[in-house]
Amino acid sequence: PQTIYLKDYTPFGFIVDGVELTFRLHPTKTRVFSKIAFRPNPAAIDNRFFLHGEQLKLINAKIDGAEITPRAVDGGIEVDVPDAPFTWEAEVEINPEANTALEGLYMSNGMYCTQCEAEGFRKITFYPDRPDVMATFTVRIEGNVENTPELLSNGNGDEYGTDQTVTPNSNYAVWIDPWPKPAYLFALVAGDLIAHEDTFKTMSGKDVRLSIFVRPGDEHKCAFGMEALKKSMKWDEDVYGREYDLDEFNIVAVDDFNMGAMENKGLNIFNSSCVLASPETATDGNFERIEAIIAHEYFHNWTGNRITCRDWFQLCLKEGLTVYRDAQFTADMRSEPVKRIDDVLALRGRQFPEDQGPLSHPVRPESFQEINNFYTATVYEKGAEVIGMLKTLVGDDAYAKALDLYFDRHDSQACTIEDWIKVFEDSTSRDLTQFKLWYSQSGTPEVTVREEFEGDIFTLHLSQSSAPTPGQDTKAPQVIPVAVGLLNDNGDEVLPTQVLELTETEKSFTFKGHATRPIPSVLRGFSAPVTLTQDIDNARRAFLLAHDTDPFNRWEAGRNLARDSLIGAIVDGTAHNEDYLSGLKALLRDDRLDPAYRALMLGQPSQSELAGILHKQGQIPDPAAIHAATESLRDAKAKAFADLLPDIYTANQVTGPFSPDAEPAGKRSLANAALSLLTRLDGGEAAEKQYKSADNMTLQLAAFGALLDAGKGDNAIAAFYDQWNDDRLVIDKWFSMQVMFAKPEDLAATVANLTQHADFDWKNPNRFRAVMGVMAAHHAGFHHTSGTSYQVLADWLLKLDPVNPQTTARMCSAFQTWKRYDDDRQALLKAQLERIAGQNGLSRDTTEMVTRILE
Ligand code: BAL
Ligand code: ZN
Repeated sequence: PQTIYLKDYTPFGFIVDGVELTFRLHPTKTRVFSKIAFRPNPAAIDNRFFLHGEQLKLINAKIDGAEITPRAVDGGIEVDVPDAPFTWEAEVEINPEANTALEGLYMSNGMYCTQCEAEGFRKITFYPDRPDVMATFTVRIEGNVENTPELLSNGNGDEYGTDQTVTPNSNYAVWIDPWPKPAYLFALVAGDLIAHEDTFKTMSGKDVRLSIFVRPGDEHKCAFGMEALKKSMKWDEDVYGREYDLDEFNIVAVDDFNMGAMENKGLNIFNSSCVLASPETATDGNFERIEAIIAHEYFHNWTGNRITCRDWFQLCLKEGLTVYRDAQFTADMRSEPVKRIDDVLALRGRQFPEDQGPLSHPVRPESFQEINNFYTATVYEKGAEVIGMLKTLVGDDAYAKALDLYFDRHDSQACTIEDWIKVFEDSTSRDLTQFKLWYSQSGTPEVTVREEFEGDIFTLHLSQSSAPTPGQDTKAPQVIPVAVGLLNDNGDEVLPTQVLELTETEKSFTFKGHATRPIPSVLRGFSAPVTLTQDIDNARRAFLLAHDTDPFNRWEAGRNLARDSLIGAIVDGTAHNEDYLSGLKALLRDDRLDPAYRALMLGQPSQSELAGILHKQGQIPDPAAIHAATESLRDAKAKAFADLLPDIYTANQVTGPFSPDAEPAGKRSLANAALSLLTRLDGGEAAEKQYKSADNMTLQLAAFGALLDAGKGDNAIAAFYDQWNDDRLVIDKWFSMQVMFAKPEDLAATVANLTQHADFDWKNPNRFRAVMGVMAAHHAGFHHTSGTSYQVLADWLLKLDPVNPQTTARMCSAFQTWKRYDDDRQALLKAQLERIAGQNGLSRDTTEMVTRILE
């Protein structure tokens, strides 16, 4: 496959002045008519007229009304065109029903639907399918009143009617999108859908019609999503001054979807799992995630759509910023410290392993073969961390000013990271040359802290280093904002949070006037995406756990105690740290603390995180020993907190009608965390009771998990299926829970068994991920010495690849940590990777992933 490089960017030779599309829908023979006004681009370097096109049957093509025969070239067609404005027309035929890759126009449960980002539009018609070609679109859709009463596209609905001249029962709709956009934001949906409707009055007084379209039967799962949408619209006005710019905003829920959701202009398409929710079927975690994704897609209207990316290397320009914005929104709607901890857990869980392995790449990659493989935790989550650091460095007011300038200066443009940085430089007069390294250097920097106290001067000596990553053997020092506060022995803050700027390999910072030695709290709020090495003992960590005035670092102190206790147990069989258990117990008793925060405090590093930490320490992780230590720490907690757990459980029961708001959700999360430990003491009695009485999915699923964990889940497995077998999203949970709670030695057999189930619809990405994704995340079971799980996953990836390369390729990342393990496991993992790589006709997507992982 061909490698594409950032350095090779050139602009397209032509400007598009307008696009008119007509879709004559048919499940296997949809006709797409396009009429596009082009003119030569004065900024062009070459004027080759190349249009992307894949899997299209060309019926005819015309230039200025005269029929022509385009030359077929790799990935599209070429035509000789006049050196003056001209009109291109084409008629093509496509087959939505055969499109199982879910990219371009495809069908899901009889509904027509599209996914064009990143390069799916070229499967709809011939077009310069690149984000720097922006144009206004007018779209006419012709369907059938019975099968496709709803005909939707981007922009504002202009006309709807029935037109018997095409076929009996035919209907049509015309949509006009007045805002220039790249083809990746094009969308079309047609089907038998029900709309949940509302309106929003914008800051300038315009009424916007809002609809969430769903399949009949799902109407009762829309209300929460609609409220989330209205909150998002209001928040973007209040915080970023961004007003919505069309007369309507539509969301459609689709069952078969590769991603979570897609920000198409005015017509967001959502994986149904990311928008549909009712108290009976969705957990608190689902509700929070749905609120965040609705906000994310809505916020893209300005950061992504009105200002888009010049090329796909700039993906983080829209994704990093929009993830950052949705995190701010969630922090405002819910709890800021809880959101920060959740985000750091996600970063450590997904981005750190990526950055420490063969798939490590910069936030702005410099080359790719298949862009779909770069919708990664690095681009998204580390991309958002980079925005957060920029805001920390310039300050809140300067950030707000820079963003205003960004929207003013670049509206309706396709931009680069250079444009983004320049806006900050121009509005703050700060030189951000070194800061830009965050976009180009891959890897997780390690910051080391050394303390010194002499006279009344306290000094923090900070240093940074970065291990080599693929293609980057040496690294330059980066600008690392390190937020620090100082405490005295009583736990009072003697210096509130300050941001130290670590710009060199080593730098020292002094704090004068301290009669007694202060206790530093370093990297408050996780002010930079780095690992921190600090030579402090357990007593200091326990002190910070009890007293740190920064909620993130207070949690982090407990986390580090848990980590060290686990590592001790894994490596030398040391007993678990009593200071940790007693410190945690005191904190759990503290009713002044948010229950959601206390629930997070009860958590401990995941098994794969521990494997990563051991690997970084130069040890070979043993998955069975890690699993045993993890279990023993949970047993130790259950025992140490035995007198407290029933009280916590009872005190955090929520009465009255269900609300997914942060407060009751936090109480449920603490009660459920307590239940999970209680189950280790009472053999599942409380879980059984909760399972029977639960009137919402948060309680039901937690009880189900506790029973499965205790090996007492058989009745619940049957009952859960009987209760929910007509609800696709709940049955996804039914599959995942059985995989998640399988004993390590039973995992492969459990999965093999579940794949035989009549409901294992493996072509549906949600169902495939519910089983295979959860299996890959089951550390001890996936890495069981037998190697059977590796083989089961590889078998299924090979089966899915010809059907859906995108979902297959993403899941190959399950193998990215293979070099961490012992020789036997490495050999088993390598054999599976080579088996996948050697498959005839393997997709470009999967080929790129396995090749990079094997390198
Ligand atoms: N643009 C792809 C889906 C998302 O990040 O919103
Ligand atoms: Zn996004």
